Amino acid sequence: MTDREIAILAAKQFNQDEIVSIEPYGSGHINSTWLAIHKDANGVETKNLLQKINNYVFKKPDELMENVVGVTKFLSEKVDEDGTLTVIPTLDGKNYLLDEFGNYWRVYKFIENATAYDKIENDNDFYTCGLAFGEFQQLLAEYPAEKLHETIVNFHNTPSRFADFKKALAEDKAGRAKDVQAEIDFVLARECKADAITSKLESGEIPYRVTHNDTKLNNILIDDATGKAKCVIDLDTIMPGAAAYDFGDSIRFGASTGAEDETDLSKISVSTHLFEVFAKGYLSTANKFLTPAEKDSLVTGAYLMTLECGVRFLADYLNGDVYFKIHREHHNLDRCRTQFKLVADMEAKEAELRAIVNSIEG
Ligand code: ADP
Ligand code: GN1
Ligand code: MG
Repeated sequence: MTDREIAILAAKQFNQDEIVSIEPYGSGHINSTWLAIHKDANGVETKNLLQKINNYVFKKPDELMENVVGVTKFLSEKVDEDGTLTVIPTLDGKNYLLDEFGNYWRVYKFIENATAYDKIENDNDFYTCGLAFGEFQQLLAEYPAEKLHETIVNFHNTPSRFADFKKALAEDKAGRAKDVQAEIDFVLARECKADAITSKLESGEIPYRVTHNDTKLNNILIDDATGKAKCVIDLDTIMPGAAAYDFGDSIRFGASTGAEDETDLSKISVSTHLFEVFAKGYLSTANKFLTPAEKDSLVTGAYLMTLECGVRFLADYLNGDVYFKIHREHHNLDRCRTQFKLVADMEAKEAELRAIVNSIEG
């Protein structure tokens, strides 16, 4: 059976109307996403966002869906329609489907007239993302953190990511270590910096908040008509964490002058202009609740999130590309190299980035 045939069988468990089309959708690295269009007897069409949950990455899809249902219900009482994801149950009322092949599927209402961007097209879009992610953190401040399952253990524990990397290096499963010595050296030279955020969380210097943990640009839908953020999506990794890492993940992806997988590294740098645009949007809401120590940790969060992501791409490359979806040979290595280029550039621009954050008043 093809992937499409399996997806069609799954789609029918959520909506029995005729399937007009079903196509792969989006550019996420983790789940397999399809846009399924159904048509009822009166010719009325419904769009469903069908996802096969990656259960190599998410070991307990039932707990993951409990988190998603809990958070989306909570948010739906606070935001406009389509301001959060809506889980569409299976025909027999379950939040997800376990199919006969062992795949886990879920459906979200497809949010219309909005776009998830892979690249910033104008300053306003990035400002609005900053504002929306700040608001998202604020909204979730009242969510009972103890109800959340840890969907990926040690997800943004940077020292633990370094340990995983060193294990991958020692095992060298794909026999690739010999070809990436420069990247390996780059990582090892920065290991001493890995705990700059986690040590502050552990000591209580900065608080644990309920955070999104995957705040890249294509995890937010921007309204095509108004240019405002419509919905924060990809809620699979909502867990307690550091605000600075959410800030940092947006910067790592959105303030880069090139794509995450750009092979021409001369095109990659951190744009201080885009950094400022996002920081202004984010702090327009987050300044109301961040502590001084948290605000002071934002630049470190951007730096470490970029380093951590590069370390994860390199570890996956060494492991033989088992975690992130790849679309070409050496894709994870290309991704890792852009992250390390950004890390080096952030080191050079650290004082400038700090000055920008400090200049933005509450
Ligand atoms: P992944 O975990 O693989 O990144 P996402 O949940 O981010 O998966 O979904 C992948 C893409 O699908 C998003 O970047 C976005 O383009 C699109 N998408 C996800 N949910 C919706 C939705 N409810 N409505 C419209 N588009 C969506
Ligand atoms: C993955 O799922 P997606 O594509 O939005 C990853 C993030 C990485 C990102 C790098 C669950 O995000 O942690 O930062 O790729 N998500 C997971 O682009 O591992
Ligand atoms: Mg995503």
